[in-house]
Amino acid sequence: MLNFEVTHTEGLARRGRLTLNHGVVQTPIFMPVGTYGTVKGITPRSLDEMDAQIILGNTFHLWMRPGLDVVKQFGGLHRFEQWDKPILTDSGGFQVWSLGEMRKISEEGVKFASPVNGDRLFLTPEISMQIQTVLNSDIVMQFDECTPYETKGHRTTEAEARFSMELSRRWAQRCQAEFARLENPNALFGIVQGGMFEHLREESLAALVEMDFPGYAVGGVSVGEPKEDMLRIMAHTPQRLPAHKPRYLMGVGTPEDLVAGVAQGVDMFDCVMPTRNARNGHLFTRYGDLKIRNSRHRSDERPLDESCTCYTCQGYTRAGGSVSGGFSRAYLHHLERCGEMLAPMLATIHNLHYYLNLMREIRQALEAGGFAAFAQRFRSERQRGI
Ligand code: PRF
Ligand code: ZN
Repeated sequence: MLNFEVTHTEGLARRGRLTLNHGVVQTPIFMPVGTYGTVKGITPRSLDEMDAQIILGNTFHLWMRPGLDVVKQFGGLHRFEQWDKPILTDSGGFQVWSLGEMRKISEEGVKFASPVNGDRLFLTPEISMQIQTVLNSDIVMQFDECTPYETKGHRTTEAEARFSMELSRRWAQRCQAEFARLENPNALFGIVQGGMFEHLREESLAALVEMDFPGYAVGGVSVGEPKEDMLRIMAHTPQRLPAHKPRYLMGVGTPEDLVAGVAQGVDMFDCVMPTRNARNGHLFTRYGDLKIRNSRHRSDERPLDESCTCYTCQGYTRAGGSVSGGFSRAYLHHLERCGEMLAPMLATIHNLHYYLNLMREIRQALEAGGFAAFAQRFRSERQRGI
């Protein structure tokens, strides 16, 4: 089941409400990435408290470990990972891209050696649908081939991008047929491919729209291409997707990319950036990014961002109302230097809060008809520096 309602628009940007089997998602939304059935470094309770509304999981990884028998025993991924709000799972199509030389693609599917134990594995559109049905994810992604921008220094040609896009299109059909056969009660999204070629993207999009998916993703961006190519595709494809269906830009991006994506009509985003960068001491703030390992933070008593309302920056409020105060940059710097587990935990809380709060502010701006002004203020504040 899936219901999507656009409640406000401003230019191409949209504010909407997406209803799925495990709950309602307010869009535009950022979806934290939980590849192995966990958003790294943070509990589901903390995610819930910071108002995460939907998280990702990954077909490929969960198939390897713990394996489908275990997830099946739990009746799906929700109970296994103790997250009862919506889950979107990626199909394995992107991991096929990530495996690079380790794989062999044919019409039927993708053969590869398991990165976990070397076992020979074969992933097909049908198997991806079967796995995602066991996971019981609210949004199932079609199995696709994410067209690379370049391979070993060779830029993907138009002919190669066409071949890849047409393969993904045929796989979309097989996914749709298998999803129906399995009587999966959730929603299957098609993925537009076509590399850096607008006309191929238009062909891909037209074929997928003909197939009438409940939602659409734009894949094959943020795969190593120059920023201007990414912005060109972002300005081309999302606005051509059906207006009454949700649009998901896969694997994007920086805070600036999210604001730019919303301006182009994107409703959903996911990216490892807030969580992965947190583990590398890279923190996002309203006034720009901050590298907590830098010695200039050694004795700085200020929180990461005075205006941030996350636990890391504010501490907690006790019953009765007194507050503990936030963690200082000096303390976070110290934890990082000692390799303490609390460093990535506090950084993850802050970065995810920053991303989720940015999306909340975007939604509020769209409701008030002030998104353009918001975007302008956002860019100038980010450039101010921290
Ligand atoms: N396809 C799939 N997952 C993805 C992508 C894609 O093209 C991308 C591209 N940035 C991220 N994740 N299935
Ligand atoms: Zn914070």
